[in-house]
Amino acid sequence: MYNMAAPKCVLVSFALILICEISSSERNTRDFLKREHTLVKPYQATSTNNPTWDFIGSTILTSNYIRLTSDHQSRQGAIWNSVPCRVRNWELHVQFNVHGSGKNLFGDGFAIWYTKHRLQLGPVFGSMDYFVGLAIFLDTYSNHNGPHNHQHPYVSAMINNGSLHYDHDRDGTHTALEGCEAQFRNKPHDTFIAIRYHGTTLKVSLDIDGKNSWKECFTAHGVYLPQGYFFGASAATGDLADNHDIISMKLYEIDSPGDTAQEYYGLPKAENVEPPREHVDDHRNTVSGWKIFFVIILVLLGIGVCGVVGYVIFMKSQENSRKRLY
Ligand SMILES: *[C@@H]1O[C@H](CO)[C@@H](O)[C@H](O)[C@H]1NC(C)=O
Ligand SMILES: [Ca+2]
Repeated sequence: MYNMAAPKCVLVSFALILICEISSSERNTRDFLKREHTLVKPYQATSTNNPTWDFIGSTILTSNYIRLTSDHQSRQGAIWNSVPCRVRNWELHVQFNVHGSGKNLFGDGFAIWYTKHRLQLGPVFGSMDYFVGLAIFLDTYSNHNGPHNHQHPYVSAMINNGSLHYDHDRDGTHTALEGCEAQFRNKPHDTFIAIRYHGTTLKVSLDIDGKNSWKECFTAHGVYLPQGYFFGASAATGDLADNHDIISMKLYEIDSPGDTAQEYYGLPKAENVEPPREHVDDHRNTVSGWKIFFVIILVLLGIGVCGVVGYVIFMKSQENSRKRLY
C-alpha cells in the first residue's frame, strides 16, 4: 500500500501538467482580435462599412494614416470607438507616428484613452479634463521649467474617477501612476505602443527602436477599471505643433478561461498611486515669503518707534515730575 502511493502521485502530477498544458494552449487560441474595437486601413471603408469609429476636431483621414493634428498651432483632434468594451482582459496595440519640422520646439503630444465619456474635445491632449477612466499620455513637450526628474518625450499613465485635474504646468507628474522616457518622435521606422490590462495589472510597452520587439515602459499593480468604457486617441497642438498620426489601433482579448468570473463595476482606481499633492505656485510662494519679511520689518520698526516715543514721553514726565519737585 505504502509503495503504491508514489506512482499514483506521479500519475496525478502528470495528469495535472497535461491539463495545464492544454489550458495554456487554449489561452493562446483565445488571444484574438476584436474587430469592433479595431481600426485598420482602409479607414474610409471602415467609416462607411463598419461605422464603429468617430472622428472629430482637426482629424483627417488619408489612405495611409489618421492625422489627429497637423504640424500647425492650436489644433485638437480625436478618434473614438463607438462600441463600449466588454472585454475584461485586453491588450491594445497602437501604431503611431509623431513627426514634424520642429527641431527643438514641438508639441504637445497625444493620449490614448479608455474612458466613460467620449467625443469631447478639451484641454488634456485634445480631450476633456476630469475624465473617468484610464489615460496614457505620450507627452512630447515639457511645460515644467523647474527641476524635472525625467526627460521628454515622456510616456505616463493616469487613472481618474472624475475628481482629478490634469496639471499641464507640472506635466501631470502629480497625478501620474507611472511612466518612462521614450524617444518616439521623428523615427524613420514604425513606432508602436502596447497597453495590456490583465486582472488588476496594467503594463505599458513600447516598440520604437525598429527592432520589432516590445520593451517594457512600466507595470503597475492594483489598477481597477470597469468594463463598458470606450477606447479613443486624441492630440493637441498649442503654440508648438507636430503631426500626430495614428496608423492602427488593434484590440486583442486576452481573457483566460479561469478568470472570467470576477468583474469590476466601481469607479476607476489605482491602489499604489501617491495622493495628489497641492499645486504650489513657485512665484506666489516667493511673494508671500517677501510679504512675511516686510511684516517682520514693519513690526520691528513699530516696536522701535513705540520704544523711542515711549522713552521721550517717559523722559518728559520725569522732567515734569522733577520740575514739580523743585
Ligand atoms: C476619487 O479619487 C480621489 C483621488 O484619487 C479620491 O480621493 C476619492 O476618494 C475618489 N472618489 C471616489 C468616489 O472614489
Ligand atoms: Ca507637457
